[in-house]
Amino acid sequence: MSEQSPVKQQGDALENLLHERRSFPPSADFAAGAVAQQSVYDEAAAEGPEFWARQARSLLTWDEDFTETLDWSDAPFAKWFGGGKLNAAYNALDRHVEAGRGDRVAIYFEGEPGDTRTYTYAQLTEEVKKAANAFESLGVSKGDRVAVYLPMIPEAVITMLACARIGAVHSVVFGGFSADALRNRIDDAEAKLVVTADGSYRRGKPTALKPAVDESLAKEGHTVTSVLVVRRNGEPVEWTEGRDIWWEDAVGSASAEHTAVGHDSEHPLFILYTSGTTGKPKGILHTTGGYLAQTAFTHLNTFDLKPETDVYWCTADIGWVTGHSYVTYAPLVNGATQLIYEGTPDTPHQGRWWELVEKYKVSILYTAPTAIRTCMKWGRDIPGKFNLDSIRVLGSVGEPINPEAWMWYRTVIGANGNQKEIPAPIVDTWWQTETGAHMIAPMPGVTATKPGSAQVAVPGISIDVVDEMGESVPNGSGGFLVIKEPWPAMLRGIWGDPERFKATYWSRFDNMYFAGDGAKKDEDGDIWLLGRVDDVMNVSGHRLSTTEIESALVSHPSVAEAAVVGAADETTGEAVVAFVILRGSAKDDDDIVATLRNHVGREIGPIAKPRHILVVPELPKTRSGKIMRRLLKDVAEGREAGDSSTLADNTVMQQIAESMRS
Ligand code: 6R9
Repeated sequence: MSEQSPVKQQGDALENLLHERRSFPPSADFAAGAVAQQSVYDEAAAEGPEFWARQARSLLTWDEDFTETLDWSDAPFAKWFGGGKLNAAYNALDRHVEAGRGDRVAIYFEGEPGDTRTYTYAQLTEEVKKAANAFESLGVSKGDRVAVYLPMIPEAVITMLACARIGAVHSVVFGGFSADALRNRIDDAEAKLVVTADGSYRRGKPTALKPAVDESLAKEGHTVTSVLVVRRNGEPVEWTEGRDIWWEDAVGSASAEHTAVGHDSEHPLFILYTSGTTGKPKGILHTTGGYLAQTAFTHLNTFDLKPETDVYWCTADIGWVTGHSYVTYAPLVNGATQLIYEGTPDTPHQGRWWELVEKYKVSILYTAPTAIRTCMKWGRDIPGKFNLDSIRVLGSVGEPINPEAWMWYRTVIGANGNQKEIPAPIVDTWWQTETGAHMIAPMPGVTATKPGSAQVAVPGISIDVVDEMGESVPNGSGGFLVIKEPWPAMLRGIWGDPERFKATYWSRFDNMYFAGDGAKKDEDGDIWLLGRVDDVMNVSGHRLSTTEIESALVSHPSVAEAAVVGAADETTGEAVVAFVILRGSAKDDDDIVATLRNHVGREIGPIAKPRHILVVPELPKTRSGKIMRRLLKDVAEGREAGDSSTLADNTVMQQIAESMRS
């Protein structure tokens, strides 16, 4: 065993990370017309928290101006824009109509079966006013919690904004979660109302949601008084008289007059549950003013949004934070036109996304690396059949994006299959449910982007990489990602559990927020995210990053996708086990496992060679696209796989087990 400190070892192993030297400066044209210029960094550095006060005043409409920018006296519980009052729904809707932008399209909706709806800002405002009246007539008032269990349909956005309008706190629960998971979240937040749908369409078939709500409420002892049901796929549903109401009856008959009143800047906006290291999910709490200011600022600047001309599409489900910040709130607060798509990327064919880009002339696309790698696996000919010329900015979120996927995204999507001389810039955005908004991301008109790196802190955000003692590491070294100053969109706590908030994020280092991610600074000081520190393996005293080995594997032409876990091992502490999906022709290669082991040995070093490489047909992923390494670890350690209720596709673990046997 080596004597070095673990962080030092991590740094050494990561020395080899992605020998990536490429860098792509913005084109002169893009830079000249960009929303964010170098000056925004300079201003943020000079102004401190007042930078955010200025953004909050210019991007939002306040019913009462705030009197205090930041109160950090009760750290780590922050208060931003104290004394101010504003209404999130008014900011997202009414004010655009009042300013004469009522006819601008807010949402283009495309259902999986191909049905479409268009909402202008005026129409969406009216729908939200009706929903707000309907919720109030069901007894929901300011401060009450509303559980939202809906597919990706406009009613999801309408519901969230109607809650915000009346000051009710929404708690969106992924449509992919089980009845039990829904009930736990309903109980934890003591929700009064559940908004759901009969179901939706996925992979060409109707799927059900309402039965899970019925099941979750079957056992007595809950706080729910009403269940509002959107009719989406027309499948038959069970009905509980006195509790269940059709959306079309309640909202359809409601008045379209509703005046938004200003709520305190720190009034709770939503709770969103996220899994922690222990079993019980954490209810991450966000409030109004700071959250809206930072989400709007980043949406405008990171994506270089031009609200009059852009068509923006974020492929995230509203069930996770990206769907909150960058579907429901920021795009509407900024007056953008956006696309919402209900279904899967391969229904009815694998070109569906690109067909939508062509049809709606999408100019800003925001998606996750796992989706990009899936499209890579299907082949470039598929997007090649569509005209992607409208795309001018590409975003990535959710996990580290490996350089191969980044380059593919750039040339195949961002350059319309290599036909554009100047490809669209890619912004890799690092942030978390807890941070509420982008924290590390290039500014596309300023930053020379590097494939695989999120690079620089957002203006006004203080990020660092520190060692075990909390000391800032020099360029070229790895360590733990921390946030050093409070930020406007930061979580205000864990619902009902202030001690857990402190213990989880604020106890590892003094006065710094511990993000739980490993990171490295390169020679230029740019930040590379290396995955969760809980995903860092220790093999014979050497720290190895799962991300690093996965990246080495997918850099081999035979590999479409890879997931790496550390399996407990008597001799070495942990052993590297890799699960790989092969590309077409490689499937017939009998020596592929040996080839890949040697490839990793060459890319990183012999210590990183996987002990086992298992070829599998699919990887287990959550609906937000994160690989569930915990389940793979169970397989790697020869156990029955644990709870897989949050998987997007429940059959994946079965497929893996079958491929193990064959
Ligand atoms: C927005 C979101 C947060 C965790 C985070 C990190 C990983 C997100 C990333 C990224 C590398 C990026 N993550 N974006 N890692 N590069 N651009 O995903 O929120 O679901 O709470 O996940 O996701 O590990 O800590 P959330």
